[in-house]
Amino acid sequence: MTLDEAQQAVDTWIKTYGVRYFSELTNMACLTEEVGELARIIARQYGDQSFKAGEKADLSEDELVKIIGEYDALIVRSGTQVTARIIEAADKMKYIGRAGVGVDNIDTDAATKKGIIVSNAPEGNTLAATEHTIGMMMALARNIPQASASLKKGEWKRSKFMGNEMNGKVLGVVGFGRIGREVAKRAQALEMTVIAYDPFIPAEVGAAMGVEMMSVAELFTKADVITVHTPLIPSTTHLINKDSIATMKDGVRLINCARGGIIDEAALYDAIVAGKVAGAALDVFENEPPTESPLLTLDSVIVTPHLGASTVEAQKNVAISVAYQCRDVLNGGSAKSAVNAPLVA
Ligand code: 9EZ
Repeated sequence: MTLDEAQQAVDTWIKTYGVRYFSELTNMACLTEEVGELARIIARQYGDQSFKAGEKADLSEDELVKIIGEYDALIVRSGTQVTARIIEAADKMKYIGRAGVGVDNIDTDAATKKGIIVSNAPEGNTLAATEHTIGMMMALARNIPQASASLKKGEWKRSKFMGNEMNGKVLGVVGFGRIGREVAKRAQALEMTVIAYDPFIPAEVGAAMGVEMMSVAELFTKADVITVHTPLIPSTTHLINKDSIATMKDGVRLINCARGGIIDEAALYDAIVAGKVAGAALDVFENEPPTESPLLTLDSVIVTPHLGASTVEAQKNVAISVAYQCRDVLNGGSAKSAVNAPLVA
């Protein structure tokens, strides 16, 4: 991405979100990992004189501990473990941003104790995750990855890869937040009947878009395809397990492009081998990478290496989001998507 393209992205962002001015600052952000685009956006916004965005790729914990004391902010993607040791050494720090969803790699408790605001960018990945889910559903229904691998091996097997149409089938969406709802809209365009479950979303939200909301138990019995779009929390861990699979339709297809662990992988394996589940599309795993998983040996399982957020557009969105939140916090304001609320003296 060129500097001009970055500026254009920021201009679009300003038009969309109505941000209009930037104050003078004498702060510095430390950017780990590949956030060059983000560094340029921030540097542009603050002016090179006042705001220094230092890009430090691939620093070890020891190296970060050594330099972090001089920085007012730290911005990371998922590859940097922001440990209590690093935070302890970050004496000037006011803000830690995660350019993406989730803050698993940041010790937020340590940050809260140190008075540091932590935030992420939960919205920028929505359509990337949505489109990957729809792509995985169609790939699963028509055996596209398996057929592609077969033809590339020199085979021409047409009957082996008979699929199913999604038109007229029932899609069960478990977790009806931003991503679940976008998936539902696109599935409706495929003329699927969409049903949904979410303990935090009122039935009217579904009704307004022609989606019947029901209990998760009822959804499991009615869906031809089930896709999960929840966080991984105690109530969603192994939400799809031996017992819940037993209640599903024979030949059900399962999709997880959300969080590893929502589906019990051992139970899924057994159910596919038993012929209960027709296939599964997985972008996330209980252990990543899933080197030991027997699921990888099954023809009816299609997989991608956690690519849900991997679009140029999503990475740009989340980078801009944390750049603005960084600016807001260093200006004495709050972060739009803060995940903690430190008491700042
Ligand atoms: C959704 C959920 C749990 C759930 C939990 C939280 C936003 N959200 N959604 C479907 N925190 C169970 C099933």
